[in-house]
Amino acid sequence: MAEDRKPLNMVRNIGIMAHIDAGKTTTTERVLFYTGKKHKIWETHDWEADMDWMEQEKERGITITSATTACFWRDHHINIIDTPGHVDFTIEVERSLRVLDGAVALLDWSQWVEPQTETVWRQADKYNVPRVIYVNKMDKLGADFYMSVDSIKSRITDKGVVVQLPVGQADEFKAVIDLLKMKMYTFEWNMWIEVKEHEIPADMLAKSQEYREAMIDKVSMFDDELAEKFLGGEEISIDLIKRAIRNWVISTQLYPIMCGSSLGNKGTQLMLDAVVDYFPSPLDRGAMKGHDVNDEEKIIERNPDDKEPVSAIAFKILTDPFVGTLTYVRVYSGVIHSGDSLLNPVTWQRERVWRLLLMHANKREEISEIHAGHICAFLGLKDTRTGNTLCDEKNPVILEKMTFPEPVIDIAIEPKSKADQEKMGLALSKLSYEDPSFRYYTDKESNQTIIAGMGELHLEIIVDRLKREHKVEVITGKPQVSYRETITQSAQGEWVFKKQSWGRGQFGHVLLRLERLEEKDYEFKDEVTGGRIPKEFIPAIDKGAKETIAQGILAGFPIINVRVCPYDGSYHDVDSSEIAFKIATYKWFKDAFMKAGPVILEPIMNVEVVTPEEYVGTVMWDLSSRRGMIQWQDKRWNGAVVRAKVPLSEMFWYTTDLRSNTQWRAQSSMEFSNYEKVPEWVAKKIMEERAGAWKIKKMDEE
Ligand SMILES: Nc1nc2c(ncn2[C@@H]2O[C@H](COP(=O)(O)OP(=O)(O)OP(=O)(O)O)[C@@H](O)[C@H]2O)c(=O)[nH]1
Ligand SMILES: [Mg+2]
Repeated sequence: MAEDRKPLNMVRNIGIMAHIDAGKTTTTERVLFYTGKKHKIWETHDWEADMDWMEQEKERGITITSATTACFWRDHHINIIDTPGHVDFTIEVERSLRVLDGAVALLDWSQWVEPQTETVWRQADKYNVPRVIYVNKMDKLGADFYMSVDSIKSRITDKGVVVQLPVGQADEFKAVIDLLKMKMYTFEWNMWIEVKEHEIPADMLAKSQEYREAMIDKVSMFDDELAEKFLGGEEISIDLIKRAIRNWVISTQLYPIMCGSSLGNKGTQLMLDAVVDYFPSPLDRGAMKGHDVNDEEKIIERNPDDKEPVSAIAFKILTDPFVGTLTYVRVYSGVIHSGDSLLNPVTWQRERVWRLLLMHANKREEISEIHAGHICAFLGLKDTRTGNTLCDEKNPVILEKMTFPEPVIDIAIEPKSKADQEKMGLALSKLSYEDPSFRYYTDKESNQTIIAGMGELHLEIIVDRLKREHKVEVITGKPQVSYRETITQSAQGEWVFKKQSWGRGQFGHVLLRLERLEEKDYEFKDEVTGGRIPKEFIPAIDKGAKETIAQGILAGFPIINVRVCPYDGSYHDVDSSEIAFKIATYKWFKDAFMKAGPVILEPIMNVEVVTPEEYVGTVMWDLSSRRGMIQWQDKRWNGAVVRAKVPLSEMFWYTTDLRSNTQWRAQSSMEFSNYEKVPEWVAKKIMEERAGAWKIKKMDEE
């Protein structure tokens, strides 16, 4: 890499994001072909598609894990991350957006703006990622550019600006008009896809003029020089428009809208031009914010500069059967060499980077150093998790974190044989290390292993990977909803734990406050002063609280959104021990929890149904009978759309019911929205089913 290393202003780190099947992987594969990285065009369902390299991806023709690759276009170095569209793999989008400088949002025109597009759009908003919108599948039946531009405006953003027009639509789609250059481009197969420039055909001239004016009008709002020239009717250079668009794309005030058909080999090269012209380099993105290791309020900035102290973020962990754990990182500042030691300020561990690899999907190229602004994978890290910072030991910093979704579905699994049993624990721990949206635990009542994830497909893939990668065969139970418990207000509790047996007694006394926490699942804040509880017992309180949280209190579901603050207590010189404080914490926790307005939470899903109009009534009635709240309904070229928020527990077997209600003519999609308090009658039912009382009793006895 050292020889052809580009200056940082010629580097782009981009992602391709969209709902399922919009053509992200096809587009990425085409990019690799046009940039000369690949010599043959492969489709995503071919076994040779590079980006979908996992066996499960090839078999199913969908992307499951995000893959990174790199290419060169107009002398710029472009690092690309292709992300999955299926809602079950939303963590892959989240982690990619965290480290990208720009994203191409793909739309499948025939489907308009779909729910997952809105979700990824909001995720990109969260990380303030600049975007262009690339309207794919212009060749497909139902493609309607102008209606789709309207739907972008009404559904995702009013900051979109049309910079291209299609010539012909659906099976008539022939070419793309560039409204900056005012030229038409065709894409002709001549042992290669050749981009040819033409004059705009007469029948498209008026429309092109109209859209060009609208584009300049919008763009000039942000650029004084452009506005002056536009109002004065002067000639406006292409460079001037480009500069204005670029500035406002970078500050996420504007999203250029382009079109094409990746599969039909039309328009992708112009999209690549836009990446070079409009997307920020790591330099344009500026300093990355973080905070002091001991003080979250103290902001520290790291500039994208080789001379600054090293800072990087681990955004993906992958266990490779041949080389071990691969940790994907984005370097924000400094230079990292193979053999360097870095600090993980979250775990306070020192990590050694044995080897550095440039990744092309699952193929790799070894390099000796990686510079600020780039993406690569490390070999050799032992205890670094997704989202952790890695930094210079002498200049520690914690960069802004990423957020992970809570799993919504549980499935019980059982190893098929004794040999499987032995390997299962390790395999599950490896899988959960890779994927923060996957968890597993042992249910205390049934003693069964429960795996929890974002949906049935997610868990199906996990079970498949257990079998193929880890050679562990399991039997699975029925999927269940992942409920949670939480509190609605703050409360205090106090517990003295005293026990006198024959020999030494046990004494632990804690006063603690339980507070509601919005942003995180759990936080521990030690407020004990003056050594009223000796420092060595404080970790036992934290541990006791964590164990209680994992077990739940009302009905045995994990507790979330709580801050535990021990503020006073006392101890006994001889009789106090870690175990005594841990038990006192258990008791106290339950006491305070029950006073703090405890509730059970359930996952609520955003459900979208596209149905022929004659079934709208049936669909709405059915959703309401599932405790659903209808959000809105609208018309689309292929029928009516109904959106509702429905508890996940009411949505099992929905697809089958919907099909039979609509004679197989309706389709639905669903994704996690939020956790909400369950109505009291449902809570009662859940508690009875889970025999919560037994559980509490059991804890008391410990
Ligand atoms: N008609 C048409 N089909 C396309 C186009 N681009 C992709 N497809 C097809 O759409 C299907 C999905 O393409 P992919 O590239 O796998 O889509 P994806 O967005 O990567 O899908 P996930 O990663 O699973 O979310 C495939 O059958 C492609 O051949 C296009 O421009 N026109
Ligand atoms: Mg894909």
